[in-house]
Amino acid sequence: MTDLFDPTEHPHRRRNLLTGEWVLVSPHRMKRPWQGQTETPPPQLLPKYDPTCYLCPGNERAGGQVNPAYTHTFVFENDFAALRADTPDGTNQNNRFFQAHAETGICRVVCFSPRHDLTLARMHLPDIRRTVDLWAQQLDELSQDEQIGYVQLFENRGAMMGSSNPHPHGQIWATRRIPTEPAKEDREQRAYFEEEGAPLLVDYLNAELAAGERTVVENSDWVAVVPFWAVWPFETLLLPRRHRRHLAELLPEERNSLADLLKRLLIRYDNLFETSFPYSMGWHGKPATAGDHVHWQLHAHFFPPLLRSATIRKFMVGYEMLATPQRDLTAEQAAQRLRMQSDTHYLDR
Ligand code: H2U
Ligand code: ZN
Repeated sequence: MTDLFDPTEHPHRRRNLLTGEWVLVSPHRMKRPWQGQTETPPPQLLPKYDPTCYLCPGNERAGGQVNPAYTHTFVFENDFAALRADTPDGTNQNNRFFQAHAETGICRVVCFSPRHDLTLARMHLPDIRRTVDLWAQQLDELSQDEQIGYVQLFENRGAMMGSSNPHPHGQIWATRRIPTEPAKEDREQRAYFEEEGAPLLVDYLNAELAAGERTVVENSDWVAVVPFWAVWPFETLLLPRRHRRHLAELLPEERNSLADLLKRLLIRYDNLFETSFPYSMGWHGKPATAGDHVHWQLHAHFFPPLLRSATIRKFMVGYEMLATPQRDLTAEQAAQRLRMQSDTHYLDR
């Protein structure tokens, strides 16, 4: 061992530019080339239509409502919404020990496709584009509500991430206040903009493109990287090349190229362990509160739990819960493994 710090060899901490938090990286534990066996469960064969699915067209949901015979996308108010628009205002925030205040909001479920057996990775580009348009339209609509300060679009994919149903769907939770994670990102992006006069993630992407070693997949408008500060083994950050504060600002051609990039990224994920890759993903963009929020740059996070195979996941326990997140596989190694994957889905070979 030399005395000079070598980040490919020595344990170190990396700073998350978006949250100001730190991750511990222990590359010496993963130095050996990849040899681990990957266990591949047989592909789950789902029907195109499942009469017991509460998201399939024409079926009844828990609340007794019947889904229309939708042919592309479909949105409905969550029958078990975590937030309500009519919650009365109130607070005991003045209490030193028991601080609380009422929160209002709207929760919706979005179906990406009428096909029960598909995922975004296997949908056709025009149908992924429809999902992009739906996200943008919902964001726009909910942002215009004076009661809404932030619109969180997200998808839980796979039972491992708590998804209740394989039918391709996501959720929208729109709240009056800006939630914890976007609030951290707002603070860090604002501080950078005040110092540098440019959006943090626009400059960060240029630095990533110059470095090259964490890029996973790119096209004319979009780039996916394993961020320098990734916590989850195969975490990625999807960024537009140009400054776009939120989804509703995307041009038509940027929506098409987003569909292309999403598909290519998600195919790589599925191919990595030849499984329908579980993840939680979501969009972060400018809040719906007053102001131009010029420091904001739109982006999507993908947080997949898998580490070594279709069945072996990373646990965020012990040290992560009590001290700081830690990883062995470096962001650079993870990016290389994803980059190497084919553009053809393993089920379509
Ligand atoms: P998840 O798969 O990410 O849990 O999302 C499914 C959502 O669908 C969940 O929030 C809602 C649940 O409340 N849901 C309905 O609105 N109606 C139903 O009939 C069942 C599930
Ligand atoms: Zn279904």
